[in-house]
Amino acid sequence: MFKVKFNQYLEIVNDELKKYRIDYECYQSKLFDSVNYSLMADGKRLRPIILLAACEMAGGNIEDALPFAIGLEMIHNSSLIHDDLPAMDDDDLRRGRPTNHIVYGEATAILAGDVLLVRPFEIMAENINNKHKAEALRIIAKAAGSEGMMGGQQIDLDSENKAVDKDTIIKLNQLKTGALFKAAVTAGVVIAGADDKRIKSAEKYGDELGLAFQLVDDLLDNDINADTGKTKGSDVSSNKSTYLSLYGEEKCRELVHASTINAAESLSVFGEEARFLTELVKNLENRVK
Ligand code: GRG
Repeated sequence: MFKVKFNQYLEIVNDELKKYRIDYECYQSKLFDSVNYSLMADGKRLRPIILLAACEMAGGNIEDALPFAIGLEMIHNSSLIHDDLPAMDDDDLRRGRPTNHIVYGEATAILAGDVLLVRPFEIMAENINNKHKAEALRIIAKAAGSEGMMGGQQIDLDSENKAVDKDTIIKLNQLKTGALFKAAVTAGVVIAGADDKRIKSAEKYGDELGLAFQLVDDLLDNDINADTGKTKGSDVSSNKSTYLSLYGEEKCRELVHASTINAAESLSVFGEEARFLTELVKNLENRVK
């Protein structure tokens, strides 16, 4: 049942993303190709799926949430392109394929990342017809910026090649990875017109899911058998401070489990309607990519 529902959401997201392909011939076609290359790649689409499911959980409908789900996935893709650049993590593999700058060159990859950061705001702005959607846009923008994902990336850059304390590692991950997950679930319920109590529950779910997700990410980066589509062991080779370096493998697994339970419990206010998101976080505990 969960898998069927997940695949329905996935299809909705991928079909909608295809509508945003731009590939007519023109002077700047190389930029369109570069954007399409990353956006159409085989991503898990978790953030848009969470946003859509959260909106439905809170009694809203998919049509209202879709432009925001697509916007969020584009912002995520933008961050992946920039994260892989030589000035950042300098990776040459993403989603099982050469990274954007390896294929299109560094300058075009920077522009493609920029396009995927501004296009979402055009799409979301075109679809604002009530105060809930305006608030969703604000939530997503804040989560992407210097008090969210970009801020987390700065802490990450500043933490390379040196010992950093536990609080720094936690803050880094809450912002770099957690912020967009939290925005996904929060924006979803906000679009549905949820009250403060339900918004707080959604935020808690986002925090706990973000933590569990990053813990598993660190474990997978270190697992030679995992098929992540990324270069293995890059955290260690770039001398990064991660949850794995902080806690070790066993403790990481315990924490993943605890956060998974906390995330699921935080949605109790939504009753049966929370079933999909509860199952989702449980499935992510054992993800292999
Ligand atoms: C230009 C928007 C923008 C940001 C600049 C580079 C940067 C600041 C931030 C990097 C943020 C980043 C890449 C965080 C890592 C988050 C993470 C765990 C990504 C992997 O997410 P998955 O596994 O990827 O959901 P797929 O490929 O499935 O979509």
